[in-house]
Amino acid sequence: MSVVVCGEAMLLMLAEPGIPLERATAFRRSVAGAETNVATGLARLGHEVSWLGRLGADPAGRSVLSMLRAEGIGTRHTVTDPHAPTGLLLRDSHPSRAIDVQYYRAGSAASRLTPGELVPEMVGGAKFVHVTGITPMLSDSAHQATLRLFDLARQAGARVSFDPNIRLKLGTPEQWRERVAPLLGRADVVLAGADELELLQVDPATLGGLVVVKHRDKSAGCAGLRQEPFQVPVTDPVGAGDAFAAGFLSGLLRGEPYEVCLREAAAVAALVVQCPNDTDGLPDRAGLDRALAAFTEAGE
Ligand code: KDG
Repeated sequence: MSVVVCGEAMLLMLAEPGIPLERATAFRRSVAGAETNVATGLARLGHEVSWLGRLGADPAGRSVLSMLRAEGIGTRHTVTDPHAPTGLLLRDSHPSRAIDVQYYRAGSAASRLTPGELVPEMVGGAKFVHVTGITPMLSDSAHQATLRLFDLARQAGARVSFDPNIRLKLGTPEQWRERVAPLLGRADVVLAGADELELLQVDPATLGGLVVVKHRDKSAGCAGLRQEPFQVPVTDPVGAGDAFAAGFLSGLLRGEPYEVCLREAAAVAALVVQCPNDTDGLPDRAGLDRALAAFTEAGE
C-alpha cells in the first residue's frame, strides 16, 4: 500500500448546480470527505491507496463503501458501527456565490473513532499516511486516534502528510489552535492555506517538514518555488485543496522534483474546480498529462 488515508467519509447529496440548497429539488449522491477525496485522486492517478474510517450500518454507509471500492480504494480496515449513523453532507454548488454546506455528522460513526482500533498492520508498508485537521476536531477520541496514527506512521517509517483543512463549523479558532496547530510540527509534509497558518498562529519557518503554502491569490509554493494557478472557468471550488494534495503527493510518490509536484498539484486542482462535485474532475494519469500539455501549449 503506497498511501493510507484516515478520516470521515460522508454521503454527499449535492443540489443541482446553481440552485440554492433550500430551493433544490434534484440532488446527486456521491461521497464527501477531504481524506477520501485525496484517496480518490491518488487512486485515479494509479497509486495504491487504503482508507481507514468508520461508517454506520445503514444504506448511506453501504453506498459510500461501494463508491469508494469502485474507485479501487482499499477498504479492508473499514469499521461498520451498528450504533451510530453515517455522516451526511448536503450542499449546493455555485461558481462564485457562497456555497451552503450543511453537515449532519455530530455523533456519526466516524466521530467515534478510537485510538485502540488503530493497529500497526493498518499502516504497514505505507510510504505516506495522509491526515487532515478535520479528524481531530470530530471528537476527543478521534483526536486521540489522530495522535496514535502519527505514532504508528512514525514506527512504520511512513511519512505523514497533513492538511489542516479548517472548517469553522467544527470548532472555534481557539479549538483549532489547541488541537490542530501542534500536529503541523509533527508532519513531514504540510499542505496549508496561508490563511489557515495565520488562524493557527503557526509560522511555517518553525516547522521541520516540507511546507507547501496555498496563497490567497491561488498560487502555491514550497522550498522557494512558486506555481501560479492555471486559468480555468470555475464551476465549483469545493475539493480544490484535496485535489491539490492528491496531485502533489502523486508527484512525491513518483520521486519527482518539487517543481513538478507543484505543477501537477495545480493542474489536478484546475481540473476539479471545473466540475460540480468534489471528485468528478479528478483525472487519471492520461487525463492529467493531456491537461498539462494543454496548459504548456497555452503558455502557462
Ligand atoms: O474538502 C472538501 C470537503 O469539504 C468535503 O468533501 C467534506 O470533509 C469534508 C468536510 O468536513 O468539509
